Amino acid sequence: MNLKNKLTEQTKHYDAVVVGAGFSGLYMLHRLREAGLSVRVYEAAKGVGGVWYWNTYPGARCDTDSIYYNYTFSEELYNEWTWSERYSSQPEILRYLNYVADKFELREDIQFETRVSDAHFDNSTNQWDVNLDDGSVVTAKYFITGVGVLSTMNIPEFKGKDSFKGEAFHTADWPEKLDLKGKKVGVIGTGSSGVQSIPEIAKEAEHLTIFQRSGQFTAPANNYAYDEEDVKEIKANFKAMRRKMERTYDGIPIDRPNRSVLDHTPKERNKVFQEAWDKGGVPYLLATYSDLKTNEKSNASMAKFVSSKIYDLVKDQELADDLQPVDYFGTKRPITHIGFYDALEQDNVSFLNVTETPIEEITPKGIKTSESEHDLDIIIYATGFDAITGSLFKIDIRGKDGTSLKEKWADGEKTRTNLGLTTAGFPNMFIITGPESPSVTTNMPMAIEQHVDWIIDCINYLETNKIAAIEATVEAEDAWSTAVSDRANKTLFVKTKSWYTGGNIDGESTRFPIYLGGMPKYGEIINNIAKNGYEGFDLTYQEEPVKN
Ligand code: NA7
Repeated sequence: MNLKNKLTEQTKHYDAVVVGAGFSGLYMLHRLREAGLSVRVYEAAKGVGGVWYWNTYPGARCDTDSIYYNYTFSEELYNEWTWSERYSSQPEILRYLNYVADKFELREDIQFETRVSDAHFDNSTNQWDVNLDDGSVVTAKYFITGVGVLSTMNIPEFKGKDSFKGEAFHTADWPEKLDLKGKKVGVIGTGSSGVQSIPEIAKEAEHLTIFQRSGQFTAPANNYAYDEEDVKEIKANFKAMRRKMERTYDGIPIDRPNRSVLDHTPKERNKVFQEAWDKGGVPYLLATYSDLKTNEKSNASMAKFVSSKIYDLVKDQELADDLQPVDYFGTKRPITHIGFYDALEQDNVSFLNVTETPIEEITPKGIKTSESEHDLDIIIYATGFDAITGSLFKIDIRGKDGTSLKEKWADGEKTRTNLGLTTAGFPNMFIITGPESPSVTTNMPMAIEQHVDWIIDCINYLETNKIAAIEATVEAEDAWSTAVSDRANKTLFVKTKSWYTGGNIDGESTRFPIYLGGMPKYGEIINNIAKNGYEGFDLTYQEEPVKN
């Protein structure tokens, strides 16, 4: 191995190194410590929070009901913390994660402002040699990534991008002190980050120009402050709620009738769609029918409904035409909106359809489309992320034969894992919310708890049985990846360019690297594998096991 920083006798050794101190890393640290292991968490930011630390753009908010979008491993924690509103704002979620870090005294094992630059597996010691960007090196038996799936910013390589004389930044890199008053601002992108920030930017900026590539499916948030009595009742029913979350496809405990859109007449469907629309939030629309993602006709029915709502919400019907979504409903993550359509019709806001008049270049003065040049003081890239694998590839992770993860997963087609948690050739490495797990199509904190609980059970098994290394077999990995693809290929997800497939960046990938069997089924599979002594994994014992 060719690590930049060499091991010495003083090199610190930990049982586990964890990368990231967001939802994943914090819970992983807590469980590893409970298991009696020594752990070091490395976090690039100055504080805990992961995506909720970085995404400070105005309007940033979660699109899952707050009472479900939190940890559920501790009833005491659940009772202590009270969310103020249905869809929590970024500052409130960040306060929550800081509260968790304090309550479980996690900070002492986290090293902030430190990036892991390289992690190489050493066959001779069965441990990971980990390089940090402060020039130091540590070793660990287990290398665990909690780097998030939407953490590596995507700023498209527009011609002349660096020539702009004003201020330019990505929504996930919002400057601490920014005054938009009196400024001409351009926002590129109308995904969740764009749709959430645009109404807030429009309140401040002298003029806002929006550059939209594709119209998006949206749902109104119907956000509201939680009622004290309702919160008491929810807390009193914590155990039942937790059980329902575990048994629900995406970990959000709302009823999901198993029925086709086509079982209903158009009038009946519209009633069902309308009821979900009135509740507010995307999960409620997705829960209406079970074949929205598999049946083109069913999907088209929902698409037509949402599309008609956009025409209702926007007075200017030409603008409403431009806002029409072009993909299948729900195969690109739909967006929960608050005030987006009203903002578009403000006098100080202009809207451009850059599919019709593409962005040609960024100039020193602003953005030039095929039609005209727009003078700007600030350009905001709401252009999304190099999702799922982006942050893993930023670290030079090398397995037992020296191959890097980036080389192994050279393109989307080759991203292979066993269970979305491990990958062949990389012993003792665990990936929280990795590709081919169900995570990003489910409630993230629930998915994280599911992954971390499995990893900790596995580590406990390895420690108890004196196993030096665990590694996914190539056969098990092939079988899992094939099963993931087979399931995905029956859905409309593979027909859409989205951040799920990586098609948001290269426009090419169509492999959908996410397990679509849902959280309960996934839980059953991974737990059975554990019960059966880790079928599909090679185990290297420290000493030969004693045979009875
Ligand atoms: P998204 O959802 O990936 O949205 C990115 C937006 O940027 C989207 O409108 C893109 O258009 C647009 N985009 C990307 N590249 C370009 C180029 N080259 N030119 C013009 N427009 C471009 O990211 P978000 O940050 O909004 O949300 C990510 C997730 O965070 C979201 O799903 C929630 O889970 C939370 P496109 O639609 O690709 O045509």
